[in-house]
Amino acid sequence: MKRIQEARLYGIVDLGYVRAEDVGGMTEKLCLGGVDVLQLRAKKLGASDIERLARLMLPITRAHGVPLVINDHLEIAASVGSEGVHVGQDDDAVAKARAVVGPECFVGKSTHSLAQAMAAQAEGADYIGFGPLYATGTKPDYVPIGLNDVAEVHRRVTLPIFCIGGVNAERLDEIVVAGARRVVVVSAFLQARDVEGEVRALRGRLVRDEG
Ligand code: TZP
Ligand code: MG
Repeated sequence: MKRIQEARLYGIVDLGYVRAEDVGGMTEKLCLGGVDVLQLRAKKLGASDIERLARLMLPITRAHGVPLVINDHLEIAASVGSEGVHVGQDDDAVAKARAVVGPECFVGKSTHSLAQAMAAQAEGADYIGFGPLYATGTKPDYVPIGLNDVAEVHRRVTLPIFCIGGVNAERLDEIVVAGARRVVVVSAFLQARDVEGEVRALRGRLVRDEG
């Protein structure tokens, strides 16, 4: 199983873009393309549907050694035994998440500013998401934070930092130049004509020269 500490490319199966019946196929393509970690995010589905999808994804992600992260739902993460769980600023605290999911499951937290990033580290998160860097239809109510704090957050936070929000192949170079080392890509992968090829190409550029 890949470790979150070494992950560079984070994919999300977001049910805003993927139909429930396509979740298995999409999971396989993202894993084949080379995501290092994969999240299940389904803002409009009920808990039983999300649990069913998580159970569908787990044998696929595990066959590829890719940790599966459940967004928002601590009880589902605990019950299916996912490798990770992810909470937002308005969700349960990291300590609460840990108490529910146990010591084997890593806990990630969304952050939208330098101050939130430092607070998430102090709170004991295992990794953070940092963004949205750009305006994005995947999280439409959020004001983009731009690239200005990307270098600084890497100086102040020692956890793995996954830059998120509007990340795509076209913007990757400027995001990396700004100081990002790890990224989350959602719609640019899920809407690609060739999902596996898009993941592989972006991953190759992200890890270029570093292995
Ligand atoms: N959190 C901050 S931005 C975002 C989330 C879940 C959505 C990123 O999606 P996309 O399609 O890669 O912009
Ligand atoms: Mg949330």
